[in-house]
Amino acid sequence: MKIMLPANSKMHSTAFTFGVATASFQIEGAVAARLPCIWDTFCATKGKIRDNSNGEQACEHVKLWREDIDLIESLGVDAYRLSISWPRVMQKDGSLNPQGVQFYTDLLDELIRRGIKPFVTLYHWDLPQHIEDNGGWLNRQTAYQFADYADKITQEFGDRVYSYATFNEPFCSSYLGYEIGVHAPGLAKKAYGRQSAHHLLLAHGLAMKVLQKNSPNSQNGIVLNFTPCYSATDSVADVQAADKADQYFNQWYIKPLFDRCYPDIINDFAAEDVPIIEDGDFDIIAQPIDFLGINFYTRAVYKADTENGFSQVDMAGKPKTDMGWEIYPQAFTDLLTSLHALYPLPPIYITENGAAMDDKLLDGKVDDVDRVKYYAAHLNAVNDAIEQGVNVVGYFAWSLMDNFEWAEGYLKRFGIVYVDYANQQRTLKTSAHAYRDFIRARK
Ligand code: IFM
Repeated sequence: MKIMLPANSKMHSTAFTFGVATASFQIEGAVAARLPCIWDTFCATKGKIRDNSNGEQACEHVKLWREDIDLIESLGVDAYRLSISWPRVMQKDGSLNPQGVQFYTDLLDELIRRGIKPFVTLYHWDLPQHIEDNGGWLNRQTAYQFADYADKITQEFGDRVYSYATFNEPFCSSYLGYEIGVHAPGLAKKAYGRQSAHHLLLAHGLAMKVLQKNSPNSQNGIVLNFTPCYSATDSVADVQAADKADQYFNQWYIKPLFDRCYPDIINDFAAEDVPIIEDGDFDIIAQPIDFLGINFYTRAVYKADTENGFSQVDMAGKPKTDMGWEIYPQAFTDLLTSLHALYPLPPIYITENGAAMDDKLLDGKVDDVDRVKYYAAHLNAVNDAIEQGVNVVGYFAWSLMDNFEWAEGYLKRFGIVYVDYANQQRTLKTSAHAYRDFIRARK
């Protein structure tokens, strides 16, 4: 089974970057060698993780990182997107943890030695617990602590890192973590969701200034996730509902970066839900970025709802991944072209795209044809957007290997490499072979 794009696709050019992505908490394990983080605490809280698992072992990447780099190299990718664990590299007193720094130094050096560009995310959800104990992202001070962490790390690694992203998916940290409580730290209040989002964006802006100073030769930016919103019918009420949902879930995180304000839906909020915004915050948030990272998995369909304004419609009978997310690649093209029309975007990297499937290891093989089809359809959707003028310069498959899928624990497998958690054996799935062959054919 092959991944094919039109022969004239710009994605066949070696100027286009292909990579694979992971995140620290989801793969590293070795929790004793770092500070506790909010996900350790969340996992230890009964009923929060579907299989009652945690990050103690994960993919044991801290131990097996050399083998994992062999794996990455074997795929022939140009780049590897990883995240740095804040609680591994920093100590409680705000100084660097030399052991943690050494781990990433070795990893980065080895990637560079093998010609694989490191794309580093500074925050992929593992906030040190002691900072949460002080209010976490509800405390404005956390934004300044993040900028300090970014400062120390970028002084250390500088432009050995090809690209720094300040945050991965601030929507998930704020909405899932502080507004509906299904992610760490598990708080649930609309006002918390909106205030934490503001502080995350503020932290992004503060850190961008630091990155541009300490590592001006790196590509510096932020990674946002989008779930495009469609209306269930053509009725005016449903179309308006979908637009409100889009403002609330998607535009909330991108509009401040370019337009220095939140979407109009903020005017519908009760006074207690409006975040505290200080003078000058939007000027900090709207720092120029070298790239925008976009993560895409699925779309959502909405209808009008008199109580909340909008409610999501279940797309029963439509093709879905193992997460229950509808497979709808056209939404990827629509998303990219609509963002291109709305904002003066810098070059775009697709920093995550992929699918959880119910994989089975049989006779040493995982024949995940549905995942190959997912990748083929979504790469073609990106190609369609490029043909319509969107400047997409890279694509990362989520994920390199199966890993800890947050509230789903180890029950969902997103990897193109299968991980047998009992013995930590890695097996390339059919999708890994297809991705490798597709990348090789390009060169
Ligand atoms: O596994 C996550 C990742 O950490 C962030 N983006 C979405 C992925 C799939 O849920």
